[in-house]
Amino acid sequence: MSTTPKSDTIAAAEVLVTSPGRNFVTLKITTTEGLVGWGDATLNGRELAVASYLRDHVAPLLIGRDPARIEDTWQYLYRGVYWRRGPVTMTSIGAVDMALWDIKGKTTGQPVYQLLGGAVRDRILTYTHATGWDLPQLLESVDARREEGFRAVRAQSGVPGLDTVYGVSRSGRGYEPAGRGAAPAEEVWDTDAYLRHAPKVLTAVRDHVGPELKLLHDAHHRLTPGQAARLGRALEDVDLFWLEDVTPAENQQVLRHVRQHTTVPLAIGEVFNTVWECQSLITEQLIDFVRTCVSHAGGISHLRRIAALAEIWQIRLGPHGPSDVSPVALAASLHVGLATPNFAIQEYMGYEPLVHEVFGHAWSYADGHLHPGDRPGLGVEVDETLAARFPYEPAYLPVARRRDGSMTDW
Ligand code: KDG
Ligand code: MG
Repeated sequence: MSTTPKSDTIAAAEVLVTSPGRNFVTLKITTTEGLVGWGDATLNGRELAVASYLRDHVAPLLIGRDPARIEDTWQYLYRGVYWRRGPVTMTSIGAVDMALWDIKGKTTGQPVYQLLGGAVRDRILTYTHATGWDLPQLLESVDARREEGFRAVRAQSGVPGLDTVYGVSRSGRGYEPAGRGAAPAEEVWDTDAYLRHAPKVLTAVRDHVGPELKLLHDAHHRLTPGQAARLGRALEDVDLFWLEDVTPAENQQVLRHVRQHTTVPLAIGEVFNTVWECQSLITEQLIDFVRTCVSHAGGISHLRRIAALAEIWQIRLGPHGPSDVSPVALAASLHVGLATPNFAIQEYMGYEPLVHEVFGHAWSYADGHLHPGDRPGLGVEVDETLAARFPYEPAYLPVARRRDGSMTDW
């Protein structure tokens, strides 16, 4: 039975593209009763493709539909479309799904986590990023994160002999994953140099912080299975919370080899878009944490499905949360996190102050943890007037080439 009055239907679905320091795509769904739901549709470096998918192919289909029928709308946009799956499609469906959950929360006067069964925990453990070009700078960055209260920190460092490393600024300051400009910056990457260096740096970080701080590290998909197995073994004494994205996303069976050689906990999935891409990694227990993001993997409804499959296999969720996942999606992820038993940790890279102004939110950070807040719906309201002052600017993640000029994997 519908929770909204029969007369309430979707009256408008608009796409906002704004760039308050970086690009965000946001879906706004308005009902005939005047309720507004927000969804994040940001796909880093491919923002306008999702904006067009939503504007040109999804918004017209939403008009007149019952906003309460979230699952039916998900099925309609997924099963009803011949060209299913893929990041553009799934990010678009995710935005619609989030916006409809937001509306259902506002209709019922409940925060979304209550509609998902209520809280199973009081707050959500979060990890943030520490970066340093060299070891002293990295330790300083880790200490600064600890002073902010974080109990889990992802540590990334420079590599001797390379001029740039993705995600690590030479100044020691934070980074923005996408650089502005008409084309991606090009970096030179050397996996052998990285493999010689990373275990030494991470061991030194563990020695510095002691046993309790949870340490994480991201290999950004750049290793072969053999290299991944060697790195995992070399890091076993560091006692990582997880080692992330060791090998490229497509060839999942290679993780069997990695698993046979190391017990280092593996986290994968930030570039996956459906439960089907997670299926063998989960059912063969080839990973410990699934990283699918609420915005890129079909929204709240689909992330819950991934969580349900993972729960059976004792695999936990640690969703993606860099600065290119907007505060709307972060809110959605936190509502899922509060209500989902096998949700382990939420990545929280943080945002520039202007982003917090454009996306006013009920979620809050304190003492190494996040909470979605108790406002009805997702608890995020977008300042459209402020957003309109920052039009889209082309921006891309960098690409990396090996020393011989050939492309590496992302
Ligand atoms: O758009 C993806 C990037 O933000 C990427 O750097 C994120 O690897 C990432 C992470 O773990 O946050
Ligand atoms: Mg990552």
